[in-house]
Amino acid sequence: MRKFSKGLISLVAVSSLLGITACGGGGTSSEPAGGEKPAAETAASGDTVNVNVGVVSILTGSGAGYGEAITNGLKLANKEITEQGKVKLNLLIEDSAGKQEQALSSAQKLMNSDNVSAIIGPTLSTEMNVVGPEADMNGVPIIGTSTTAQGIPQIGDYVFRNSIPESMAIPASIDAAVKAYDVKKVAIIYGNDDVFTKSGFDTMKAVAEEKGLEITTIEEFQKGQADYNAQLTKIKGTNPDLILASALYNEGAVIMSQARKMGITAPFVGGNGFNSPEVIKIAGEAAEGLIVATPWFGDKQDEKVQAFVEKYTAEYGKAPDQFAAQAYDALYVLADAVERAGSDDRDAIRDALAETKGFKGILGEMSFDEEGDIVMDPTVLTIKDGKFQLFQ
Ligand code: 1QQ
Repeated sequence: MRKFSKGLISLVAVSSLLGITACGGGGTSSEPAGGEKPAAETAASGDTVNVNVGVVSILTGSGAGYGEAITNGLKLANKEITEQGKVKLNLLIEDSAGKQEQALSSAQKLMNSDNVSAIIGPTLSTEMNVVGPEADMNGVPIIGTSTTAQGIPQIGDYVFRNSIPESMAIPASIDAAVKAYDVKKVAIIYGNDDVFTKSGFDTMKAVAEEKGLEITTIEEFQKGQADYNAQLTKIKGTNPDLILASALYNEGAVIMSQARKMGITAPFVGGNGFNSPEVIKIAGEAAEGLIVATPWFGDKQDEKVQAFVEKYTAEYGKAPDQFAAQAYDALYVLADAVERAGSDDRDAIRDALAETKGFKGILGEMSFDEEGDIVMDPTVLTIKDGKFQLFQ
């Protein structure tokens, strides 16, 4: 089924908005991963379809913990897919550094110079908001594996994601927290300069209102902020039963850490940005009790899940997180679509992707709805004894 066609943002508009020219390089060279980099032209060789797949991810700077997990997940999946021999995906990985301009120029290079048939990424919704329209306009299918803000697949017919949106994760975690802690009053804190954190805030506020919870205060912060004393003092003064925080891990972990140092004891609910072991690494004990919802649970007694955890841990010396798992599944979803398309043609791959239904991955069973969004149930987890565990 084709997705409903949405309005397109022109290349000229996006590029001039960002003050850059088309075809600019991303500042890094494509890194072949999990296979040899082929000539720019891809073709079916024998029975195996051979395609270039671009990856735009955060490899350096703030948020590189997300990108490391994502690219590890992709490389592991690609190793297996290559061994299975049904399709050959040549991953060309570009660093976005978490920046809109770099994400866009990286994607332009992949589409225009490397002739990719599809793109995986970018990492942040903030980046996808500029890369998505560009890929859509060029007719290049693009799958976000971690982009969870409202409206991402609605960017266009070629834009998909297999990450559960904030609008699905946050209601589940607030619901569980409210039941467990008899919550009547909540405080909200969110990043006001990021597409994902703003979208998470919108959902948090809407859910709190729907549930008839009193919102004691709404506090804002910016990316890279180091001191949250003003916001947390305000929150502490309103004595909430629960704190809803919409943040990426760098800021989120520091907020939790400073809150506990100030003697704030209310539990925290976070969105997808908190679903990273980086939170535990940065906040340590202060991360205990954080409540999140995610499609990924590494301790699930499921053969596929445990096989992945084992292989990933052996390969990278650490357990996979949500971001690694989502990326791993996304590449399998793409490989499946390429196999069904039977060609490196961008339109054929897009159409095959749109028809993905009941795909069985490590996140469970997954389908795309008619807009290219994921259909899946989240699990509510909490950090206990330095580890994400089921919230009961
Ligand atoms: C987004 C997110 C972040 C947590 C990705 C790392 O969900 O930007 O949409």
